[in-house]
Amino acid sequence: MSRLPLTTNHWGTYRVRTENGRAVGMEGFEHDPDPSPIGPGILDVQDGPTRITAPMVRQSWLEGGPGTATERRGVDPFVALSWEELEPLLATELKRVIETHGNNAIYAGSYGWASAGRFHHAPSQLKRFLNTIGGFTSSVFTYSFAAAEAMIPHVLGSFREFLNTTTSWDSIAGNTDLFVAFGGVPVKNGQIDSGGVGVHVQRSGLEKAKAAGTEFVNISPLRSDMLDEMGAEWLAARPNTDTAVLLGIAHTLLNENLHDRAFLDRYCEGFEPFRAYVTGATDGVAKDAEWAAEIAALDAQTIRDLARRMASGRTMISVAWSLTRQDHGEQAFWAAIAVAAMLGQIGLPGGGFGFGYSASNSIGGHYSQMPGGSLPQGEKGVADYIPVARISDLLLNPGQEFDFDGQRMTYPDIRLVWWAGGNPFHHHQDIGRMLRAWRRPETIVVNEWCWNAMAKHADIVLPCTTHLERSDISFSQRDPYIIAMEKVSEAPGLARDDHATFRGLARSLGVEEAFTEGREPEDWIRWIYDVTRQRVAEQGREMPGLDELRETGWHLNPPPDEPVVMMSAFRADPVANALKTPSGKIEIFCQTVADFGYDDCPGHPVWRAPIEWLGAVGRYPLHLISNQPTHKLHSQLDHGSVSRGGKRKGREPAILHPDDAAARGIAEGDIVRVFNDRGACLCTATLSDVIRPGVMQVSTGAWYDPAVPGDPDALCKHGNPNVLTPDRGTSRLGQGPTAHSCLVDVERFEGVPPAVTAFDPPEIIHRG
Ligand SMILES: Nc1nc2c(c(=O)[nH]1)N[C@H]1C(S)=C(S)[C@@H](COP(=O)(O)OP(=O)(O)OC[C@H]3O[C@@H](n4cnc5c(=O)[nH]c(N)nc54)[C@H](O)[C@@H]3O)O[C@H]1N2
Ligand SMILES: Nc1nc2c(c(=O)[nH]1)N[C@H]1C(S)=C(S)[C@@H](COP(=O)(O)OP(=O)(O)OC[C@H]3O[C@@H](n4cnc5c(=O)[nH]c(N)nc54)[C@H](O)[C@@H]3O)O[C@H]1N2
Ligand SMILES: [Mo]
Repeated sequence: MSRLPLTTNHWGTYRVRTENGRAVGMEGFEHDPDPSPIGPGILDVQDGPTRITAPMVRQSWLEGGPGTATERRGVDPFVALSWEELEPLLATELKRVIETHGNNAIYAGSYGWASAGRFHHAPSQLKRFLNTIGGFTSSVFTYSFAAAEAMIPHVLGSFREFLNTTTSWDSIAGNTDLFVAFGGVPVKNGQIDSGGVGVHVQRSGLEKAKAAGTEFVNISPLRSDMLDEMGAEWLAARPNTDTAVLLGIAHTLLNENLHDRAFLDRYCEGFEPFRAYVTGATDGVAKDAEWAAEIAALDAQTIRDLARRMASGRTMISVAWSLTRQDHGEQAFWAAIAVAAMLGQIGLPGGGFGFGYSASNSIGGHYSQMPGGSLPQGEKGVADYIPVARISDLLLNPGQEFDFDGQRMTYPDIRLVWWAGGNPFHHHQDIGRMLRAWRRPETIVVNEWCWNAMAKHADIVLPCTTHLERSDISFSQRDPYIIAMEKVSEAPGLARDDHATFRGLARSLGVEEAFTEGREPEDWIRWIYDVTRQRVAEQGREMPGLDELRETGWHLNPPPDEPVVMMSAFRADPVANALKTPSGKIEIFCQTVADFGYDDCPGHPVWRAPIEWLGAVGRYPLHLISNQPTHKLHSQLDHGSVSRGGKRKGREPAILHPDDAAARGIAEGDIVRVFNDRGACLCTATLSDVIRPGVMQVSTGAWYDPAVPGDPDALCKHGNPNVLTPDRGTSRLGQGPTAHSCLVDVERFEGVPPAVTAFDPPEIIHRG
């Protein structure tokens, strides 16, 4: 066996080759049949001009103090400081904000994927530090599926529990006749899993099912959301109309008496109000196949046939997480659960529903859940929080009230923003609006290792290490592998671990002991590992000691003997294993939600036209899908060779149907301007019939690159689609992000396109 050191990140585990203390090569972990090419993308950017090697302070902030010329964020040069200079400066600012405005004036929701490795998890380090000095305003939920995180607990009693017990591929193979995938089974996304990946299972899961005779239907604007080898039927419905299609299926099942009444009676609450809505008894509109076909621009007969096929054998319904990241993103998941309940196969091998097969490597994987330990974040000192995607609203509207999942809440007045391990210039919608909001706080602090747009738009930048430069242990709740990550190289310049940064600041503030509890990093790693090992032991399984783990580098947590079947226990005994809903059953109608009185999210699944979609009459004719990128994770390693290899002419490719391109005089490889009222970006046109006409695709992740730095209305030269996407909550219930409800137009860019400068560092002043 190879003895090269192991490292892990969200995209996989690799053996690392080093020369002269620098990583020079990475090979997929020997047990991984399908390693992701993303990992080695770090090799050429671990050092060089994009690497941040000293603490940096924006010049105007340094000279004029907090709040100075905030419109010059992203414009001003930075002044490089030593840690000895930086620490007292930042400690003083923290004291000022806390004493003058209170701890809730600090926003440190700090959403983002950071790196794998349990101890060096940047957001946890930040939150633990801030909790030792009184706390901060935080955030709840994710960008991934916030609408479901709010909605599904009302329907099933929990969302995470069922995400983590998705019926596995080995239950599908041999049992599932028909796999109906809303949003496809995007293997590109299965490269990733939060917290680390041991071996990749999505491709083999699909292949096993196919070999065992499962047939696939891909309902998606992109044919490429399913591997060609699956031979799937492709139904290119209009984006954001999945709920209507599901309602049309429900209508057919009812009309043709194909639904399982016994299942609905025994396991579900409130089918009647839903039935009345589907038949049109409540609003005079039958949600029949014709009605759905009109909305989705499919054939009514296709929808009817699909419903019949679904009822004639064992059917799995998969709903991609992307279906939540759209206006009314609560509805498609709820409607899919209702249809699966009507089919009566929930809890049977290969039947029922699943949330997003291959949205990440674990969905459909075969593993025992890891009750993993983590760095304790300390006692919360501040009660205020926001639903994570409301960041711009928070900064723009202090004191304003808003609704969230049955509560009436108020935005606090934020003076200092701190991000460690996430990138709002990647993840947030309507970057122009966010840039206006970004001018409001007096101080913005960022921990980063590379000069991305977030670092360039900060006041204070604290340089951190990468996962190659520290040892740690990594495991995910949803992956069977535990990896001992080895430090393979030294961090350049003054870059240091986030933990060391917070420890230094804690020292300046006189709270070092409270922050470290007297533990060195190695002691913490051991502590986290031992907590995990103990919890695993309580489940009757064994893990090696840490020293032994470090000898071999990895440990496989034994998976369960039988394939996982979601809700099999509930099906076997719905009383003893009642769901954690008020009725103990699946709530197809939910009184709690109905009582909230939200017109945008009533008591059962409904079709509500999204604010932007192809059925809307307006100026912008194309639906933009800004889905997850194939060659990277979000914005991470966009500057590295692997991601750059996926660009064309240095810009993000935009996939266009040849008919849409021809209508606009756009040819293959042209530089195009994609635009709407919110903004514009330049991309390179890629013509393909993998996409439904009327839809355009630009992956997320290209580093934001304004043609006029600091200008919220600037063109993005590089192709970040979030200059175009709307910043609006899914509903008053979920308040999730709605990136996938976005209309645009596109034109050929005439003249000489401006050079891409996304990967150029800012101007840096070295004093003395
Ligand atoms: N248009 C559109 N927008 C989207 C989406 C979409 O589908 N369409 N998807 C959304 C989704 S699902 C998500 S989850 C978000 C993801 O959004 P984010 O998770 O915010 O994106 P990342 O690029 O992963 O940001 C992680 C950051 O952490 C930094 N980092 C890595 N390691 C370390 C470390 O050790 N210490 C510190 N301090 N920093 C570190 C990286 O350099 C990077 O800048 O994006 C959302 N945005
Ligand atoms: N390589 C890679 N993998 C990743 C990530 C990454 O950045 N890179 N990010 C990870 C993260 S944080 C997350 S949350 C998951 C997200 O996983 P998903 O939410 O599944 O990711 P997307 O790629 O946005 O969407 C999947 C597909 O849904 C389709 N789609 C979009 N809108 C609609 C619609 O309205 N109806 C239908 N039927 N289909 C639609 C798109 O064609 C898209 O390709 O991916 C994870 N995996
Ligand atoms: Mo996500």
